[in-house]
Amino acid sequence: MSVARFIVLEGVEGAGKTTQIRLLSSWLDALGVEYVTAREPGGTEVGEAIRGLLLAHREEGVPDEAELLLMLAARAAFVRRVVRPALEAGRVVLADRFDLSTFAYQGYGRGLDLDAVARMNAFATGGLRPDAELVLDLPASAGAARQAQEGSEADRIENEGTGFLERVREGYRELAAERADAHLIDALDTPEGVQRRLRELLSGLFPETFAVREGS
Ligand code: Z5A
Repeated sequence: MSVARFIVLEGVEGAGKTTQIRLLSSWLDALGVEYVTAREPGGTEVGEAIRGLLLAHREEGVPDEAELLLMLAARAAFVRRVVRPALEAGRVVLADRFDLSTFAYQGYGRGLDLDAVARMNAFATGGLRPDAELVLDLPASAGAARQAQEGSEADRIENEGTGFLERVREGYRELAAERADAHLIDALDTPEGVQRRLRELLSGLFPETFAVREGS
């Protein structure tokens, strides 16, 4: 039986996705599980170039439809160059964002038609779905405060303001309630508490992948 799993971390900025992927990586190292990590948009040469286009501040603005298509172009490369090859090689993929981000940001945040987003996303992914989507949930203002404390400059999308980011958060909560593979996790807990919850969840969902092996 294949132990390859496609696991996606989701949530508003500052929810702790990067932190949790780092802690999950240490866990997988200890378990002796082979894995790759990657972020979206990004993860490939073309995806990182698109990321630069999308996140830079632009005087002229980026039409919402163009933003959606650029996200999906990056995803088409990500699926074919990173995710599928890793899964075929039997590796776990830990992704920092995937298509739930598109529904939350471009759908709920920007107000683009969700059915149109779904159709175009299905074309970009070729129908590939994550095995689990772990949605780190916290108020957008709390995520922004963490980022501010860190001193990192807000990118073009983070700069959209509280109303936009709260719609995104509500989008995540609604989508997580609808999708069988999505799990909402309280991200206001400590990093260690959130990590404990993620490990419990993954070991329970996929014991054949996330369990201690003989000799590891
Ligand atoms: N986007 C989109 O619109 N549509 C799409 O389809 C896709 C993406 C795929 C990419 O940004 C942008 O693209 C994003 C959505 C959009 N824009 N926005 N907003 P990104 O994913 O690269 O970056 P981000 O999510 O906005 O921010 P981030 O820095 O990567 O956040 P994070 O990974 O969730 O958080 P972190 O780096 O782990 O932690 C942030 C800080 O909080 C740091 O100082 C930590 O030490 C601290 N932290 C972490 N966890 C905790 C806990 N539990 N308690 C207290 N403090 C904590």
